[in-house]
Amino acid sequence: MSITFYYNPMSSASRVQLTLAELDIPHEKVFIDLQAQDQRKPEFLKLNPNGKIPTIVIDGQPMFESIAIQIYLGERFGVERGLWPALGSREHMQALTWLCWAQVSLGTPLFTYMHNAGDWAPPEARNAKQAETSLVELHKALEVLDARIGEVGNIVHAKWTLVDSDVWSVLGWGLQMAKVDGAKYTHLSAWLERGSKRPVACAMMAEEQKPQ
Ligand SMILES: N[C@@H](CCC(=O)N[C@@H](CS)C(=O)NCC(=O)O)C(=O)O
Repeated sequence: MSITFYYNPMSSASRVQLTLAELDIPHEKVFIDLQAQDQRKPEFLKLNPNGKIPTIVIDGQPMFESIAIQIYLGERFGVERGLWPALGSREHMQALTWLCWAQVSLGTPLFTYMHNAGDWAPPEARNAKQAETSLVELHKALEVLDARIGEVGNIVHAKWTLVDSDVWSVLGWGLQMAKVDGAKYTHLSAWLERGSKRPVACAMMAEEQKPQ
């Protein structure tokens, strides 16, 4: 099997980078320089016509959209490693539910807020009303997540799964970047702390500090 992973640090590709690391799957990494517009080069657009990372090629077959890649990797390699629930189980239903929830119901308000508040976008591109409404939605989502972790221990079930890695890879830096104080979410805060101590997370954070 051959896997080529096209990435840029601290981007949507981090979700897949952490998944590959958790699964300990050998792969070749190709840095895509977004500033230099590598993602618009014809050879890259053949793999992902959207010109975005993450993009992955598995045995010659390209895939894009981080959520699709993660489900594929989870189902193919995660079950035997105890990081993804078996198809047909109740936990599998929960894994799909929370992975999609993280992309849509958590990710949308988080990234909308980041783009409309703080230094992420230039002042003329920010919309104060959008910032206000997305922050309300973000806190609702954080409350839901906090309650889920308090009830279950992690997101899918008592054990850490690829869904936890996925959500951690976004919130671990996302709340800081958005300057959203999550301290009142005590279960979530403790879970974030646990996630940042996982060896693969430490390795990824160390790598992100290095120049490409
Ligand atoms: N929904 C996509 C989002 C991918 C995405 O927006 N990637 C950004 C980096 S975070 C990108 O490649 N941007 C380059 C561009 O738009 O030119 C996913 O989850 O894979």
